[in-house]
Amino acid sequence: MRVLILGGDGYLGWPTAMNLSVHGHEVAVCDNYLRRRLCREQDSEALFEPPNLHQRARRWAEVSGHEVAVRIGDLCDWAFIDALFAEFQPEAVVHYAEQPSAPYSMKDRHTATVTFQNNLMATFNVIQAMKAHVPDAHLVKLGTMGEYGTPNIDIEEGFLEIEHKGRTGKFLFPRAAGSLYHTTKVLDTDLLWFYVRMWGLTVTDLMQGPVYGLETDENEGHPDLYPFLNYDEIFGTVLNRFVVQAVAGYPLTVYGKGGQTRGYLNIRDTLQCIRLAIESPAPKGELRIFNQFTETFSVNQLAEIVRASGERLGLDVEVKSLPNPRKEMEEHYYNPTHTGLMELGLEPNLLTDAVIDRLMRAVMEHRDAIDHDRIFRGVKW
Ligand code: USQ
Repeated sequence: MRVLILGGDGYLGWPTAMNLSVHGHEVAVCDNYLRRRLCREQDSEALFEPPNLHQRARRWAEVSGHEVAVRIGDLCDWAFIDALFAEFQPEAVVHYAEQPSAPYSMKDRHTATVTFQNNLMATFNVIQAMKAHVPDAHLVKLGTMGEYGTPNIDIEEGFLEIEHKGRTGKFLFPRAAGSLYHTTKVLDTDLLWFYVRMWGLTVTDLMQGPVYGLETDENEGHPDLYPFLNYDEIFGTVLNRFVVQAVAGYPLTVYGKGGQTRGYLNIRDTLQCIRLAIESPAPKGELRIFNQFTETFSVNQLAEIVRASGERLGLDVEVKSLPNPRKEMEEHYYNPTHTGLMELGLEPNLLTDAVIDRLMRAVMEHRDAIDHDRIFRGVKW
C-alpha cells in the first residue's frame, strides 16, 4: 500500500517508516521538525541527536535497499498539505503529527497555544485533505489512553453501551483527560467521529499508552537509525526517563505516591500495532478504536523494575518520591480492555528482565551525554 506517515521524524514516526517499508509498503514521511525545535526551545534535547529525515532516508536505503520519500512542511499550511496529498495519493495515512508532551502543553500560555493550534489544525487539515484527494483511504490516527483518564469503571475500547431509563445506546466512552495535550487528542477524536458520520471517512483511532525502548528489528546494530530518546521532564516518558536516571546515578523521580497506573508498550509493539491496523483496515466509513498497550504498571512498579535491573548491572539505583507536579490521581482503579489488536494478531514484547537490561545497556553507551539539569524542572499543572 502507499502509506503516508505524518510526523515521520518523531520517536515513533521514523521507526514506523522503516518497518512499513520492510514489509513491502511504499512509504513517504512528512514532518516540519516541530519536535526538534521545541526541544531546542526548552533546552530539552534527547540523549543523542538523530540525523535529519533526508539523511536517515539515505542511510536506510544503503542499509536495506528500501526507499522512503521525504517531504518537509507544516500540515497546518493548507497549500502544503493539499499538494502533499495530491502528489502521493495515499491509501493509508498514519497521523503522528502532534505536539506529544503533556508537561509542554501545561507550561505556559505560549506552549498551550502551540499545542492547541498545531494539534487541532493538523488533524482538521488531514481530514480536509483526505476528503479532497483520497476519500476512501484509511486514516490511522494516534490518540492516547490518557483520553479516558482514570475512571472508576473498566475502560472499553472507544465506545460504551449505556442503558438509560429503559433505553440503550452506544456512545464514545466518557473522556476526562489530565492535560491540555491529552485534551487535544479528545478533541481530535470528536472531530474524527463527526466527519466519519458526515463524510463517511474510514478511521482507526489508536488509544496508545506510554511507549518505551529504542531498538526495533530494523535499527538493531545501526545506532544512527535509532529514534530520539528523550529523558527530560518535558518530552521524556516515564520508563525511558527512569532508565536514564538510573544510568546517571540520579534518584528515580517517582511523582507523589507512585500508584499512578498506565498501560505501557514496547516500541516494537507500536510498530506491530500500526502495521496490523493498516493491513486489516477499519470497515469503510467507520470509526474503529483500539486501546494500544500490552501491560499495566504503576509508577512504583516501574521504579522497582529499573532498580532491580540496575542491581543486576552493577548500578546503585535510588528511588525518591517527589511532590507531584501534576494534578492526577495517585491511587486509583485501572482496568482497560485491550483485546482488539490482540485479535488482529499482536504478539506482545513484554517488559522482561532481558528487555529492560538491554535498554539500560544501550543507554549506558551514552552515559556521558546525560545532562542532569534536564531531568527535573517541576512544570506544575
Ligand atoms: N511520572 C512520574 N515520574 C516521572 C515522569 C512521570 O512519576 O519522572 C508519572 C506521571 O505523573 C504519570 C505517569 O508517570 O502518572 C506517566 O507519565 P509520562 O510522562 O510517561 O506520560 P504522559 O505525560 O501521560 O504522556 C505520555 C506521552 C504521550 C502519550 C501518553 C500516553 O508523552 O504522548 O499520549 O504517554 S498515556 O499516559 O496513556 O496517556
